[in-house]
Amino acid sequence: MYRLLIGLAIFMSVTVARAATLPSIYWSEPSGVFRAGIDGAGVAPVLERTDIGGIAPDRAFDRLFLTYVALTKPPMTPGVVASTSLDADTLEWLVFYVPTPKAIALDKSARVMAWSESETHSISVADYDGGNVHKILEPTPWIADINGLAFDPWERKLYFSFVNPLIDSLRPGGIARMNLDGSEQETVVDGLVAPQGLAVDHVRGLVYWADPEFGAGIIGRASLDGGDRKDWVSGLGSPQGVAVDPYTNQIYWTDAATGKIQTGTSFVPQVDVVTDRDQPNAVGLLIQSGLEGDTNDDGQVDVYDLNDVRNYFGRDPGPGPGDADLDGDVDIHDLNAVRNNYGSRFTAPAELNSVPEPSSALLALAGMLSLCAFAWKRKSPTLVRR
Ligand SMILES: [Ca+2]
Ligand SMILES: [Ca+2]
Repeated sequence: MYRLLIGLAIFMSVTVARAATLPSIYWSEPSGVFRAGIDGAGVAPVLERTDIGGIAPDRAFDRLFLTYVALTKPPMTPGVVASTSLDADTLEWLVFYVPTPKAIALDKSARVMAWSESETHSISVADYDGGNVHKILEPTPWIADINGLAFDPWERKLYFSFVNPLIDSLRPGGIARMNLDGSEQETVVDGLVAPQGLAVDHVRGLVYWADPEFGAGIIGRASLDGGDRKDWVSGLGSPQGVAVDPYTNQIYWTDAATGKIQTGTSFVPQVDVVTDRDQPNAVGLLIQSGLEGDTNDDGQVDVYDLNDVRNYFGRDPGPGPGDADLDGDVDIHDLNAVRNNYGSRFTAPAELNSVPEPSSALLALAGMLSLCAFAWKRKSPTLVRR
């Protein structure tokens, strides 16, 4: 009985600790990876490493994936693709001798990671355990500086930002996409200056990018085929990473020049979340879709969720795959959650479906700003538009 109580106490403390960390923002700085609550509270270090390229948290798998340069050995700078606990430094190397890895993105249903390499200007993929490594974008003369990667789990496309060294222009950058096997490569956005981080809102069919431009950086946005493109936020210092929570329609970005992490919605496009940081760069979100039966947070209930429940049925309680109802275990209730909702997809609430622009939102929202203000304790809302 005593042992049972101890076990129960440990289980409950784990559950409470997990609940407190969701949702969270993770970001990289020159000294390591940090995290904070989605409102910026509780900033804490996760791991100390230098030369971090990209980060990508996976809530359901309970790991943070990252790339960094582990050994400097000219002329090659061998890096690693690694993962660590979401809460502490329990680093595990997954792929070794990667020449200067940069961005990383995850296919959270098939559990595949994709990363770009700065030295070879290529993109590779591997399974979450580091197996089955292969290149899906070979070096080509017209692609360099692949600084951003984002995966669309509904259309199953990998987006990447790049610069075309063959274009003699001040705007040689673009965004392209392809399948995870490297096929059907196409450019969707061009005419960018130096695109960095990317994020996909698969619920609304939008791609966001950070572009420092010439010292007056922007967060740009377009539909997934490149249409309806605009500078969504402008007048930033040096925006680097961008991340989107498609289930709340909240966009986050880092600004290395101002040391800030900021957030925006359709209505309040630029609000400080975390300030006084040292050159924040890559950013990722720890979020869940809230859709019943969606074990892996991709916003749909399908065979991947069913397989997770089957494969992890009865596993030890705690964070990990297959927990469809988020109560810390994998049992018959999780199986029923998947079965009852099989084939369903997350749909954005009606008020979030239309995405008004900051300027057109101004008039409509002049009266609502005071309403919003109390919800954002630290903000002084600033509308920025070119
Ligand atoms: Ca799912
Ligand atoms: Ca469960």
